[in-house]
Amino acid sequence: MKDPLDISHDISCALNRGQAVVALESCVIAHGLPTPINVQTAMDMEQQIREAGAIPATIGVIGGKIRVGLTPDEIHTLGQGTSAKLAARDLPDACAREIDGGTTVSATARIAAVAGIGVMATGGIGGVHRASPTRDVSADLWEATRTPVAIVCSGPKAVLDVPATAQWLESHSVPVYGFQTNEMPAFYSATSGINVPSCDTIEELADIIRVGFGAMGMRSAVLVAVPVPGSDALDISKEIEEAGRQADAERIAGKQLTPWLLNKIAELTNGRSISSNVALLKNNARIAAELANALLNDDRRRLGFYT
Ligand code: PSU
Ligand code: MN
Repeated sequence: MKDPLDISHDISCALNRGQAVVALESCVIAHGLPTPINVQTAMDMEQQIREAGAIPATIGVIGGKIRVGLTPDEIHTLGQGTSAKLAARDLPDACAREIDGGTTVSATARIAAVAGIGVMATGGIGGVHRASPTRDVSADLWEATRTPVAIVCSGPKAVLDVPATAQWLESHSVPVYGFQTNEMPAFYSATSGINVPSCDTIEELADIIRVGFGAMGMRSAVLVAVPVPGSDALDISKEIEEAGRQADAERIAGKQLTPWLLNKIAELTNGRSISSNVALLKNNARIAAELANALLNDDRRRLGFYT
């Protein structure tokens, strides 16, 4: 059988040398942002990681190969709006059919864990949708219960039921830490009214992951929730509610729902939501790189987190 996992030469050298590597998802390229802002943002996120002294590994599926470390050409291919949206359960199918696809947080976390990468970045994770007739709960959450990766994000996407998502994470024992905040960020907004423990420094976060996870043998992800940078925060709750109403009226469900809502909110805010989304993605990439660096200042074999 062919090995579907295809780690680029640069990334496998970086991992062998023990350098800090950050995984990036590609569903946001394929379905989360419009072309060409999506491709530019993917490049900018990689640049943020390099500037912080780590190595970016954007993950996606090209012709059925699970690529860890997409080339700029491959990122461009995924950015044309024609590739699939792949959650973790879709990966075997995508490999067998030899298709192209952007990987969601669930798929990216799974691939990162298999490749030996302990930190990934995204914008907002999936979660429990608001009053969805199908009771949609993102596969991102289930994956977070069983995959030991630090996921740097800006909390659950604002289109979701944020309190229900926070409760789900608590009930399923997935830890969430606010980075320099006591409140769970809610994607476009830095606040949600939901309390989370705060970490003031990257070193504190790294200690929690090292000591807590290594010693307790915990196998879940850790969510590192970073608020959108101040000037890019938006109060667009009316537009978000309106998008939700329209999605219900048009019976949008399943894989389509999240991209549809993000696109509708961009339309209703005249693109303001896109600038905010791009800003938080770049900021999260940088924080993830700092965390990956801090985690390396230790004997990796002791962590347990990486095995
Ligand atoms: N963050 C963004 N934009 C996105 C996503 C995250 O800023 O489009 C993607 C991630 O890939 C996440 C997915 O895993 O949305 C969630 O989709 P769903 O709700 O269908 O699980
Ligand atoms: Mn969904």
